[in-house]
Amino acid sequence: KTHHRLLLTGAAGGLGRELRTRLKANCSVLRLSDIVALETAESSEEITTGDLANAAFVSALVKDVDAVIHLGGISVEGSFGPILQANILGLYNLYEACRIEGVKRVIFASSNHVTGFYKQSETITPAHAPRPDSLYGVSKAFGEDLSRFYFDRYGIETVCIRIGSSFAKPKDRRMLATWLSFNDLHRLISACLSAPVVGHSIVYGASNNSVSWWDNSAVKHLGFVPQDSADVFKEATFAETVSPDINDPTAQFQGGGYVVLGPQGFI
Ligand code: NAI
Ligand code: 15L
Repeated sequence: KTHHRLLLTGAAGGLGRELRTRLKANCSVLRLSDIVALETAESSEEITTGDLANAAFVSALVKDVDAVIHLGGISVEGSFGPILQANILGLYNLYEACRIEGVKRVIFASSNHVTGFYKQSETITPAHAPRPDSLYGVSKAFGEDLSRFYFDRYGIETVCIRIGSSFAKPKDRRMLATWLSFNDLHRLISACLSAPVVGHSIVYGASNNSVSWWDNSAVKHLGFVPQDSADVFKEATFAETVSPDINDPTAQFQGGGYVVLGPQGFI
């Protein structure tokens, strides 16, 4: 175990539920939180319920934790109000609380939608300029910048993981390139927690997929080596889905459907 107490936000969500069991290997005490109620705490767990937009709640949340795995927030495109509260104000509250309480490392669940307007025919690195494909993607870009400021100004280290598509298996042809298995997500978080120095780093979160648009070679200091691959799902995914129209933007851009969603569809 590399840490005494870890905080996992967004613990009731899809990825939070997967990580709740896996992260027990990384720490003695796992503090779990979400805006929705979680199942009863097991031994070595602490549970707190509240809104990331509430500064007092977040301040108490990070007390005595050694590192934060921040998954909490709006995880898809939608109207701006909730994104503003959870992903922008929530992130500010988190970093202010970490500064005041002396928390030195954060793993931030960013998203591939920070760079969703690059083409699927381009290979990009974390050094490419952000090209968010949605208000959701813009909010994640804000989180990446805010965390860089807190590193440059206050020395709080952050790894921003631009997660691709982390689900039990790829749901469409695009996800054959973007898929991140739950075990590889846990491997990546473990690497981010145990690397001696991370500074402020941005890494794409994808498994070892043959088709890839992302080059992580500049972040070898994290020590992440994916073990799974979407390739094993290729045949089944092709059989279950139709060949995309080449003129369809969702088949051209890395962000897939997000590039055409638009917040207006959600109001
Ligand atoms: P999810 O939507 O299932 O989980 C997010 C959790 O955050 C939910 O349980 C929700 O109740 C909580 N939450 C929302 N607003 C909150 C607030 N104001 N205060 C406190 N908690 C709040 O999403 P999922 O798939 O588990 O993703 C986790 C994180 O990873 C998210 O930040 C998402 O943006 C990011 N991510 C996930 C990807 C994936 O493929 N699953 C891809 C890229 C990024
Ligand atoms: C994300 O950022 C979302 O949280 C997730 O639900 C998927 O849409 C994923 O990106 C993706 O790009 O497949």
